[in-house]
Amino acid sequence: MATQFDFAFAINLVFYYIVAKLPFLHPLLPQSTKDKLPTGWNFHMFWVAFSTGGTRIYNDYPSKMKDPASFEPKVKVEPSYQLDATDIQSFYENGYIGPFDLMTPEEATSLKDHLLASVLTNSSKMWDFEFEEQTGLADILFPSDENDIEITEEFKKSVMPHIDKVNRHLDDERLLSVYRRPEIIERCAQLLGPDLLLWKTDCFEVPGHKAGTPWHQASLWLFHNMRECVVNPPNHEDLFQVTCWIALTDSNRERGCMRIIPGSHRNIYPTIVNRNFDEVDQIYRYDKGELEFPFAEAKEHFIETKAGQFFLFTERVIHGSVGNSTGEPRWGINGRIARPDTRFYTPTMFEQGHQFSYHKLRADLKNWRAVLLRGQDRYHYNRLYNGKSELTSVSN
Ligand SMILES: O=C(O)CCC(=O)C(=O)O
Ligand SMILES: [Fe+2]
Repeated sequence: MATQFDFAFAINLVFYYIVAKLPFLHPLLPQSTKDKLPTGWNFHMFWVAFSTGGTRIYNDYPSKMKDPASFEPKVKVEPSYQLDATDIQSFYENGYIGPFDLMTPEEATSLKDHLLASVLTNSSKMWDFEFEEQTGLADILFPSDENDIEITEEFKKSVMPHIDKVNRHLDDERLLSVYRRPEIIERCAQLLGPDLLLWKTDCFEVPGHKAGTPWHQASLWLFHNMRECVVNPPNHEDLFQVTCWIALTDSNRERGCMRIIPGSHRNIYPTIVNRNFDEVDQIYRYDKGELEFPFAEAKEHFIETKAGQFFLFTERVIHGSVGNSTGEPRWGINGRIARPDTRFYTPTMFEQGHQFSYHKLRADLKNWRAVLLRGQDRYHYNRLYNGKSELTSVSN
């Protein structure tokens, strides 16, 4: 892949990195400058971006993942949901575990029909947001963003379906109840501990005859705004979160099944960015950059599931889905389940609005809540969901 070292970028980055480390200056700066400060970056991230002239950028905070002191389950559960130390060790080796049964194929189909007919057809009231031309630090990091993609009706139309699929558990009790099922939470508790929060959900379609989701990984969700991590656990080398992925249709090698690269979760890899402006097309977005990982030598695992089955994985593992060669769409939903000693979003994000640079929008987080799925929240770091009626802009 062509790349091209960019001197102007390297000089700019030194300036913003230094200013980011001088917090007493920040209140004096205009919002547009604040939005460019890599306040959540460590020196390694800066050095990789600077020394490669912007051709290698960390989309997420680089960290290793450690094994726990013991692979014994963290809680005792009913025998039907029980994992043993070998299962948990294999989760740590591969980055995922499952599939497991959750619902019948008929229930999965009915949930999918409900989502398609009654949830995804309405715009989400969860996110109060405004589109923005400037996307902060991402404008500097990713060349085509400097080309000022205009916020046209067509651009908005391409973004809205993505927004409307996120966090619908907060305005649909039926969807939320799925993530509360013991098949899921009893297994998550054995990996994470007795207390569990759900902080984000999403729905994923791989339409018939379309490509699947490209390879990607995440640890602390830096990629939303590229500046500050959304997810802040006490120790980022521990397992503090897992993703539960639920198949609402059959999902197999022909029909868009998930695939992962076992073991790749041990590290976070930088993205290869093409800084040759002539070669970058107008809508090149950084989530499409390829990870700098030796894919040719890797052996992927395909995770085939029947409608109604689920599996658990760490989002750190490099994952994606295969293309769908059938005429029928493949649908899956996911939930990010974490320990309550993890903080979600930062005070700055709550105060200044949360920038999703790749969608060119800034969202007000007033309706965001974490949902307590199991046990208790002794930390009170996150606002908890107490029912739909308390959410300010959700109308019935
Ligand atoms: O369903 C897919 O194709 C992708 C899902 C995914 O990336 C995730 O659940 O994190
Ligand atoms: Fe993912």
